[in-house]
Amino acid sequence: MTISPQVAAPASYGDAQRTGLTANDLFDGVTEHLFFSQGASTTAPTDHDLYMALSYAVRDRLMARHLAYKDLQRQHPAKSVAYLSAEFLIGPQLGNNLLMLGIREEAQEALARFGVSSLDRILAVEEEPGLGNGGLGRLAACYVESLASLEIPATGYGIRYEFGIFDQLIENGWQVEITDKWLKGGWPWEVVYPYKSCRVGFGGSTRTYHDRDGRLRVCWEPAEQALGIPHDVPVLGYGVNTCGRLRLWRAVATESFDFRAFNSGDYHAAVEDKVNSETLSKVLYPNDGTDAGRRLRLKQQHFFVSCSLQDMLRNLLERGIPIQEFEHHWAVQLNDTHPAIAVAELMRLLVDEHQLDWDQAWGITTRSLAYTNHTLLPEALECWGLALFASLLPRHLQIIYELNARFLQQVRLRYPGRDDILSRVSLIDERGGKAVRMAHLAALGSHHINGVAALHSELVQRDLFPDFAALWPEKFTNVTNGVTPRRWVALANPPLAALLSEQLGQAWPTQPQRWHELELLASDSTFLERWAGCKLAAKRQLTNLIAERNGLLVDPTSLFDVQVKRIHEYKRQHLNALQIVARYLRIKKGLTQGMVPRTVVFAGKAAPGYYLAKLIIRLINGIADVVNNDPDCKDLLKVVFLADFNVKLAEQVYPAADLSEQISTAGLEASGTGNMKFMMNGALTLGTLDGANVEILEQVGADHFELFGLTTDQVAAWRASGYRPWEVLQGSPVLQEVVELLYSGQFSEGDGGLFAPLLDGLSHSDPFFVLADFEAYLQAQQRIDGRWQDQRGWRHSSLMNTARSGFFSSDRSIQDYAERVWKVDPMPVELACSLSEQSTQHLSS
Ligand code: NBG
Repeated sequence: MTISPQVAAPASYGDAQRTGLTANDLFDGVTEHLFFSQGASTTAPTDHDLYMALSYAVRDRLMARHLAYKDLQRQHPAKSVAYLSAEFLIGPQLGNNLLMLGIREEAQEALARFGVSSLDRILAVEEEPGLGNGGLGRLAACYVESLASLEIPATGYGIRYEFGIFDQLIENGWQVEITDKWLKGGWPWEVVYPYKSCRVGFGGSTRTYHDRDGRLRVCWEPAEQALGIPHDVPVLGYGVNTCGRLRLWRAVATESFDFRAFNSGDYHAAVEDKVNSETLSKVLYPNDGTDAGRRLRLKQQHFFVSCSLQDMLRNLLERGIPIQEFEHHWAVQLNDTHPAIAVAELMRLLVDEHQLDWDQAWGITTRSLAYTNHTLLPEALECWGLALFASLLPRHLQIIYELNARFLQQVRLRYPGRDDILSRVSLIDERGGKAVRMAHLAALGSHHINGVAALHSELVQRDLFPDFAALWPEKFTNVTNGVTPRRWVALANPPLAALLSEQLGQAWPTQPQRWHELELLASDSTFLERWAGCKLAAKRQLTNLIAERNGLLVDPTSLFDVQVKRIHEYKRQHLNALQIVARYLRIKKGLTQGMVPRTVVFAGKAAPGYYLAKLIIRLINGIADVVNNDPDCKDLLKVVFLADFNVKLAEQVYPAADLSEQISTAGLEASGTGNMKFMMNGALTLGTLDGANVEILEQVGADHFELFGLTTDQVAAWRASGYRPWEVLQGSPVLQEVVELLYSGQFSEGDGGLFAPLLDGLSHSDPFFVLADFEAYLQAQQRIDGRWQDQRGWRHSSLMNTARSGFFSSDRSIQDYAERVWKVDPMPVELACSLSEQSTQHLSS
């Protein structure tokens, strides 16, 4: 059912200076905000002043839409999605919001009146909030955008970290981490709602009592408490008036100042509670797999989950809806196990605070929650030691024990005498030091469990949760990831966006099924020329950036071969590095026949505690140093490591890629989403049969994809029968030569031992089958050279990649979740006429 009533908006919504979308209106809005919000001169504003003032002016426009949306929701209580995620990597906001409103040119014109000739210069001022590590956080950002674009009521709930993911510098080839102070210049995109704060407890003890009806109840008396204050970031949909939001919680002390301590002269103690509470939302944990057992991380998870669930319950009560109807109003999605404590916390809120019966509460919980798994890597499946858990969340542990007892009883009935199954599925891991298994808790408490690509979802059932899948096959499903074509093409790649608008019409960003029409142009030489022209324009831009940042001149007509993502052994950047060394050796020997000029670009952060990943960065930079300074390589090979990969940089990189490196060990990359961004921008994939690569290959066809490497089953079989990487090494003269050269110190200023931890690991255990896939990878790279020599064929394939990438729009993923998992409908927002007239002129749908 779709509701589309007209919303009567308050008169101020129609105030052109605040909501109008013409260049004049924007100019007035910027002027006003320069003056009254920034306290800055309107005659000589700085770029920062202009960035802030324009952002506030744009935010006014979002607010008008957001409030209309809230009004509508109040009047028509439709089911809403609560997307719970410890990370939202939303990227810069100003450019994106101008795109969503369709007012980029108007903004440019308004700025011109302040003497600013380029909007990009002002956009560059924005400090992006690094509130995520990588793919998982960026996926959450694409999803809230698609939710708004599809007009589905939704809130993304998360944490407003004061310090996000670290900034990366490269010094002497090594990664150096710098604190990310994204808030230092002020951040204009959030609205704070102090009176909507929620109280969250930790530690303490529980006691039982009898309620008025004589029923036994439990009361938790926490030892400490913190307040969560919501900071809302509006999230506007594309070409629609729906403006959802992120609600990010910042922690503060319940009492910020202890007068008793102050009066007795202990100034430090007077603010101690405040300092302690605020550390809760101080910093994002880098996902280095070594953080298991960290107390603060569990506190963060409980903090944001509790605030969010309380907020949802309060929202029902405010609207006069009984909480028994929770499941009809909220579809709560757990983005990985980070928010899995929601299962116990929702039970606690319903049973202890709202006095529901256990069974009723459990019914509501399991009909409201759903869980997405994002990785099979064991180190990322969260487990919390019992002692730690009990000391922080004593009541939750009781609830988990009770849930577990009831659950195991069911399993016992189903499989009498099978203690092995009981111990495998239990919420408590009893091998070694006991621990709470958060993935099991999430699985037990959810009505759906999904992986993020077809292959991954299969492995989730087969390898990760085989017993759960046997118990409840109906719970398991797949929702393949997607990315938003708005940010990743329309915003990031203006030349391509213009060409697509011309061919497919203005509405292409929301009509991915129409991208197939491009296929009709695949043999049109003139069009292919223009296609190639777009790519070249993006490559020139990246060439300039490389010159600026790395002081290196690369040839924009060379093949841009790109691997950008977090640095991890399973993603195998070192496989790529070994291949580059092999190529270098060929050049040194003059064996360059069939070799095409390449620029290999890397970017990505390594978790600070992950030594081998940092060594891989050092290796790439060591190779770059040698290769880029060797005159023999001059026209054939350049290697670039771009520091500090983030959303802003990503927007420059994806459009410029000819080749997308997706070379993870089969079975280990849950999905990948960079692979989709490359594809949309017309890059060919060189990849293994892993994650969403499988579906990319399926969509685009084998002619336009370069496949190589062992399959998941082959890796497993080889591992089972005993994989001996040293034998692979002995059997490959090329590999031997490469490894010898690396041990020689040529890429490490004579320090032959520098890369030993990496190289020794490869030849002795090679857990990610780098050596096993090396020869196949080398050959695939040679096939790529061959393809590149046929430029017409390459352009054709490039076009096919974009044309067939529609499946990977996050709109498709969200539609899929909405229909099959959340059972939610769109709720279009229509604005009062003054606004809607402006909108229809400007929005491109
Ligand atoms: C990551 C996977 C990627 C996947 C993203 C988004 C985690 C835990 N998982 O393959 O490694 O694309 O999630 O689903 O960050």
